[in-house]
Amino acid sequence: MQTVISQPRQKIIFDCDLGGDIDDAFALALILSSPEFEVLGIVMDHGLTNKRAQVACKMLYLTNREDIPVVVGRKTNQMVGTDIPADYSGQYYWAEGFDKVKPIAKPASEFIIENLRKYPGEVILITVGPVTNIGDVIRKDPEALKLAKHVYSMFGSFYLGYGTADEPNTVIAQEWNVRGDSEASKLLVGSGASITYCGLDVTTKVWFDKELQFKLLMRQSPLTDAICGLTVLWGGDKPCLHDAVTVGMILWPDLFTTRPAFVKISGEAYTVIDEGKEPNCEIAMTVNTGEFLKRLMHRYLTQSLGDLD
Ligand SMILES: [Ca+2]
Repeated sequence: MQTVISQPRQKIIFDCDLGGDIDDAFALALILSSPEFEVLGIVMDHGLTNKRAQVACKMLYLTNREDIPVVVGRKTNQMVGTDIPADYSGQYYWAEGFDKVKPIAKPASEFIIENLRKYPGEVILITVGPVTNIGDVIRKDPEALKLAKHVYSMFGSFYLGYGTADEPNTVIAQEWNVRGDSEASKLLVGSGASITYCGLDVTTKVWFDKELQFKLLMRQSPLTDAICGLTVLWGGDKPCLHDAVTVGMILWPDLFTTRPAFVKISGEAYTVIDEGKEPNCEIAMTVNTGEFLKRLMHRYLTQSLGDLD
């Protein structure tokens, strides 16, 4: 007789701007494909959060994961920083009119605080969008975020800016998620919570090329079809997998190196290390790209979520 030993699953909350850049969809798909996680909720941040939530609800419906609550974070204006207008995303059309699964009514900050207080020291909070909801959490309940087991954030540009794996850009950038809400970013950085930042230094090393996209397309499962459809509507040639890499840090820490650092926000949205101060976080330094993509694809190709009927 076979003995089955069940591991306790890791509780997570996933705060994202799904429907913007395409990597949130790849990250959510990795989460749904990973039995290690117990997903307490998927929370939307930035801009048209109601449209983002609709995309999440449809993904959950197609994969039979309607048990996961979708939470609509507060809408913000359609700008990144003060000068970049955000377009109406092509991905929103993918879920236009979809209402078979609806988000829950609770405000995002309330949902996050409630879960952190219900499961102190047990919840990993993952943020892969501007951290508006997290700023709201800290304003309402300054101690709550410290109750997270850990926070993993796709956030910052410490040594590299927006470049590619072949051509790294050594000019550091005002990274999108920091710039998307710099006031909330300052609150996160100063929160005293246990945080690892996965910045452009590692995320710009991981790209999803045409060969991988084609293989994913041919899998023809509800989950992989959803990612492929969203990728086409997104319209770019080759996704950079910023947000999926951040989720990968939790699943496969052996593929990453990190260093402790004291990080502060300088200017509008630069993440700066102060070498003279006691560390307040960890930052991701390297990623094993080949092995990451291999494991990621294995998850996508071997899952069997949703009905094929
Ligand atoms: Ca994102």
